[in-house]
Amino acid sequence: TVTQYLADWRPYPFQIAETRLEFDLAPRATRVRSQIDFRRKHAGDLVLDGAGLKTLALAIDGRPLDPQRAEAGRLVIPAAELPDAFTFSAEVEIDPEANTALEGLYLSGGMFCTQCEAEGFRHITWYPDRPDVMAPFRVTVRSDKPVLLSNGNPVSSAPGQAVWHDPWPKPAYLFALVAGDLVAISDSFTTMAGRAVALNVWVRPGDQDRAGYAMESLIRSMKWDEEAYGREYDLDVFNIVAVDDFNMGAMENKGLNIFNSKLVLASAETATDGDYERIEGVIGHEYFHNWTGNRITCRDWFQLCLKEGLTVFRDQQFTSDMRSAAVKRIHDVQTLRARQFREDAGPLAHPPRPDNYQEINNFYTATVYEKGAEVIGMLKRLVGDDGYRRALDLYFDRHDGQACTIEDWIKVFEDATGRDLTQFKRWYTDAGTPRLTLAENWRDGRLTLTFRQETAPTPGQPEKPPRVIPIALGLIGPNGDEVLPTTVLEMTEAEQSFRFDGLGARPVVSLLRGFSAPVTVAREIAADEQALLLAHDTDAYARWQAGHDLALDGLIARATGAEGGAAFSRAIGGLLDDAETGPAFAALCLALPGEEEIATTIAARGGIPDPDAIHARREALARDIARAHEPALARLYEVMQTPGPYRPDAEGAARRSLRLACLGLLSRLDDGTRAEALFGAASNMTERQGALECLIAAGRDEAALAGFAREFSGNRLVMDKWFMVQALRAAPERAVARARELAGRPDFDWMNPNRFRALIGGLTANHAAFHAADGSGYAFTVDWLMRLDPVNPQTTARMCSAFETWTRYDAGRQARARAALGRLAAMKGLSRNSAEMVTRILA
Ligand code: DPP
Ligand code: ZN
Repeated sequence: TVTQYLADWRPYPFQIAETRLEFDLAPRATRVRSQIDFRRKHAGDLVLDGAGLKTLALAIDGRPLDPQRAEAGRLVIPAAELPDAFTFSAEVEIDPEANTALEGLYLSGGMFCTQCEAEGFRHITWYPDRPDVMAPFRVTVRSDKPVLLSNGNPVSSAPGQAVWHDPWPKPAYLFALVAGDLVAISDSFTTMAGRAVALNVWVRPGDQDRAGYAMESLIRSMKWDEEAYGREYDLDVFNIVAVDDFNMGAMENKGLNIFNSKLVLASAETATDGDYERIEGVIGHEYFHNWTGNRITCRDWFQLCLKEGLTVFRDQQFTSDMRSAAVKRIHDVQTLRARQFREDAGPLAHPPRPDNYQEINNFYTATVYEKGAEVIGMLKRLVGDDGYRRALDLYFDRHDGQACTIEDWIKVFEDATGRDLTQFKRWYTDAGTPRLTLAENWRDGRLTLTFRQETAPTPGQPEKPPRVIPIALGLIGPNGDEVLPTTVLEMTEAEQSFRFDGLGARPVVSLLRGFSAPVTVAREIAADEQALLLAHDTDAYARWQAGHDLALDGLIARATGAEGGAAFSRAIGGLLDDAETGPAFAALCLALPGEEEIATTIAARGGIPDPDAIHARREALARDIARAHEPALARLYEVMQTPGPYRPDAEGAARRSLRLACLGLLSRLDDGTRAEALFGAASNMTERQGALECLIAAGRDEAALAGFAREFSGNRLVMDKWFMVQALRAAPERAVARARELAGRPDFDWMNPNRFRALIGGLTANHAAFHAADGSGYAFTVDWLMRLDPVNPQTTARMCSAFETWTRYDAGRQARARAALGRLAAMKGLSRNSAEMVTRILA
């Protein structure tokens, strides 16, 4: 296994004037002919990447080379054999049907499609498969499929053949090709400069009526990027294609985005509010990549967060503008904590910009994506909205058409604002989540806040110098009035004090407003002070956080044997009284912290989490809350109905989320009676799935599951939900057996990544089931990872992260997890992807 290092990057010796490709598509034997016009820029040999290619012919300027010169993975032509400008040509044969890894050119349901990020293009032909080598592409596709697509603008199209030209230089990872029996829903967009762009969303015949929301989302994205960033689209057409077999969510190939069908297809009957929101967000994300990723790309894969962090940040802004900014922020914080903080606290911790890797596909992580976005949020807070806008304008001006680094990114902020960001850069280079401790001192109208920051060592990084932490805070007086509006403190030292004078009475600190930095907070705060913040804080995130902390403290008190949660339950009373004015917020507050989060918090406080006790006590608190507030919950459950036809907008989604939050609590009292009624009556998938989850948790699911499967057996995406909710929501003592039974069904099409993630991923997210004391959850998961690895290493490796928390549990569980991981590690022929993951997890 070879480790790649950031420090080893060298410029490529050549630039490419044009890349010409010709495809003769056939499932078992596709011919790819390539011609690449190289021009020398620096001294050095011509090095090309290739993987799994049957090389039939190679030539330089038409002079044949021996195809045997290609070794496994590399073709090197010494500088001495090359003029300063030359055309390299190759003819290779590849087998798309055998490509179950879904990297390169493959078949999905009879459709040819591609996935080239990060290093998939080398499975198509010989090429400098690195992001800093950019070229215009001319592509000819020959096939008997009716629809033939590639990047850029169409040049010509006739039955059996289409030619495409992409004038914008791009790296090979943005190449795409699709050939299939597809139909489009079409629309158009006129850019701010008045150019008309033809828009198509391509789906399988019969799916057109579920593609409309994707199209609307695309149009909103194009408009938003013009208004918010001044970025205009730059080709005559924009195509989106939905495919069923896809390792990721979606891919931003230039002018031809390829999407996992679950992020395109939606109707009221088949998709939830959450699905709609994700579709809008991911359509936006991939579209926004056109400028942040494609026009300006990454110099090397260590810089992945340059495009991903920024594009996530932009899609978060987009969703905030389309829906509710407060709700979006709370959702994003929840995701960050659940996925990124967890990663940062374990053996897989790495900085947003890592400096080494074995398999780049293992670094499409929450740290690169979500923390990468948080870091940009902090930058924006530090330089202000105007500074941010100037820096981004400079970034687009200075770097259009280039392959860039995090250093380039930081420099535009320094040049546009005059700030020195040397210390800030640590957020990119250092792993780990800083822990911020607050000590308060109150005396004679003066409040002194002393903060300490500390970051625990992470793999390969024992020392953690202090970082710049923007701490947004406000002060709330004892009567609930805000006595200090949001103020941003800039912490730069390991320990630092800030004073606030002239205060009449001791206020409560509303800390880390808007979640101004990705840190954990440790502070002494009384339950009644948290309740005061929950009732009166002006910052929605801080209000939610106060309630959430109250619940978490109560749950942890219970999980360690004490009574807890009474203060939270009392606070819920006030919240339910005005729930109607902010239903989405009320729903978020009603949701108890998840079992995984409780376990994380116990571990962070030095304890050993007991998954069974956590589950039991969380259930008990939910029952207590339901009992204490039954009339209010029952009333809201009725009031929050959404009459009329389903609309996937934020208002309707907010009402349904509160309704389902009430139902979840009430189901603990009525054994699922209301859920059964709702399941039978609901006309939208949001309420149907919500009701089904309650029925599964209540163990009253047989009829509902059978009816659901009958109704939706022909719809893969809906059946994925059916598999997922059973694994995820089944009571822990039943879940592993249930998952095993489901895995034996003929429709458990495990080679399909969505189906595999639905069932196996669903189980790993069922905390007490996955961490069952007898090790059955670990063993079941590893059995399936071992089965998938030879077929699809990328998806297998990503799912190994289910084990990243294994060392926080008791000795018995640790031994069972280690044994399961040991079996995987010892598997003959284990992929490089999974081998890297298991080695890091066991290190
Ligand atoms: N397709 C993935 C994304 O958009 C990787 N670029 O994030
Ligand atoms: Zn992306």
